[in-house]
Amino acid sequence: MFFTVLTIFPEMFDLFWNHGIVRRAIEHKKILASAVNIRDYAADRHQATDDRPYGGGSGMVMKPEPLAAAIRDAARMRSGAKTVLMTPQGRVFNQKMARELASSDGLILVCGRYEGVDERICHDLIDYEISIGDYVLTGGELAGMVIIDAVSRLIPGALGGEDAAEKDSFSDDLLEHAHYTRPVIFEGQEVPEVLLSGHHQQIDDWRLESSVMRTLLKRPDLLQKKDLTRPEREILEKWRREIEYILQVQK
Ligand code: 4FV
Repeated sequence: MFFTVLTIFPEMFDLFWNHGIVRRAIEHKKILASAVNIRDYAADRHQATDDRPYGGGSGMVMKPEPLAAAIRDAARMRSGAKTVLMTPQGRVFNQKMARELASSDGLILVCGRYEGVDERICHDLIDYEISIGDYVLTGGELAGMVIIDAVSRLIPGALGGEDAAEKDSFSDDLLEHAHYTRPVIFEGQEVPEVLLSGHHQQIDDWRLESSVMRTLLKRPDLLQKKDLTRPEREILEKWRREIEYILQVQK
């Protein structure tokens, strides 16, 4: 899978490419990644990539010509690419979208600056508009990094352990179970016994219950909109009986 980032600050990605899972995925040729300077496609001698907004008002707008040239050049070099504009106007990014994007050949990520990009770019040069959340950033670069990070780790082999991503938060629309490592006792707090038992079925059952209950307590909206599996339903039924018993004995 390839990522071509279009930005006026390509150097912002230097460190990003060279750390952690993204670095590993690049080294193992699981992903091809490059950051391209939109300014290199600006024709005027000042290499301007922004200009004042028609209709007046504060701030600047990214000019369409350098952006269009940069997008077309990137698309020429990467057939099958989907072009993504990072914008608060877009569909809000989530794990399901990350999985969808990870099955594509590659992405051309357009990172805007200033007030945004000229609207005419969105008409026929952008395939997806994606937002990483309902807040306003100073530029699309950080949003681009979020997308590349979340998608890269879903590329088979990028995480090292083949199935590591399958057990992710949200892989089954549940929050991840609690994690523990050495020491067994930390400041008086012990690791749950079952995790030391080596009994894999009991450990999996414990982890599923941990996921279901953490999701119920922290993100009940996720449980409300998911089709519960039988084991998930049985866990919730067990806790409902427990709560009903507590309420009943209170009388
Ligand atoms: C953003 C977001 C975002 C808007 C104007 C960049 C800024 C500036 N991108 N998710 N939220 N972009 O705020 O993706 O050009």
